Amino acid sequence: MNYKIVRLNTRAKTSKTSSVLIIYTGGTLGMAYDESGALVPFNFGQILEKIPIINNLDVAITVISFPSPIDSSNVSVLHWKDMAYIIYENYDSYDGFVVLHGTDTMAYSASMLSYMLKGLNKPVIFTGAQLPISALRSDARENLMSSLEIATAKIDDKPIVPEVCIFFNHLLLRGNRSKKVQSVHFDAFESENYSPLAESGIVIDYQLAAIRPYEPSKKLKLLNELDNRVMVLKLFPGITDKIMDACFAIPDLRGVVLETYGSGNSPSESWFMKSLERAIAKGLIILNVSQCNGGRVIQGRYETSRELLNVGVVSGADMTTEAAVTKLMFLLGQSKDREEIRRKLTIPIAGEMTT
Ligand code: ASN
Repeated sequence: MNYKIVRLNTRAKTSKTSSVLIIYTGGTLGMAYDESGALVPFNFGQILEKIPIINNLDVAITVISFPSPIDSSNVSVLHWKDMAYIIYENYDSYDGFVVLHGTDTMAYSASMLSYMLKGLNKPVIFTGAQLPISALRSDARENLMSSLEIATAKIDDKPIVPEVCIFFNHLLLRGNRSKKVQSVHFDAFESENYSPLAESGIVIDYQLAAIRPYEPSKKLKLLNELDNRVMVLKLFPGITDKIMDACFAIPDLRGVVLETYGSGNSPSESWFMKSLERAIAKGLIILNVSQCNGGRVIQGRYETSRELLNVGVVSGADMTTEAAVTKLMFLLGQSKDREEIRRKLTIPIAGEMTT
């Protein structure tokens, strides 16, 4: 990929100064209105002109920009590989990383990178904005400045947050526990099943007990084999076996995230279970997550989920759909052994589930 690299001329002078690599992928933060009035991404050089204060920071900042910044609705497996590779390649040269990303799919990207960057021991902070940086009331400046502070925050020379996170509107959340819940207000992200890692007010208040520990013995490994032959099937009252069978018949499909009701419940009628049984018998992996944002899947709690357990559906516990579908792609890419993948789906990789 043909990255554009810009080194900012900040106040940072000494070798002791913290350093951050910003990876600019696109998103509303850096968009401007085109002639038709639609928001389209523009180049990072122009963004910096909008926040000259960044040059006053005592942090050495380098920016790598995607050659063509994207609206995050266009994010693909290849973009995830690029983001992870850039971090991996530059890992030793920076104290932390800030990924500027559109909000629409930020939770998917943060989840995927949390799996791909095995042994990560430095902050990778995803952030973006609901309003372009050029808008007077934009949230971009606060989100970017706080993310830069978090990416370089240390206690006793050790990074406070050595994991993949999303910072947005005063909240620092574990990336693979986050969900976009708002498209209009500034509080766009939530984490129903895990407490925030920090809240920013006058100071940034870190919840140290919730943050993954710093483990200096670990070495970063890039695991970039992914397999996106998966789908998400959301149940709804009125779904038929025709619909289910048609989905399961998709050529090459390897895994399905099944969004069920409540604590992991589904219709218990035989046509439904038979359709699932046929899918599992032909080799598909079915992973059960709830349509509810809070709570968890407990297969067997109700009669309407006991059968799912019996036919071999894997419980996704309290994972978000975003964490589940990316985990499925990740594990399918890492192994061909179906039983191993099924087992690993139930074990946390990067704090994405509580077992
Ligand atoms: N469509 C935009 C994106 O995800 C939304 C945003 O960034 N607020 O790229």
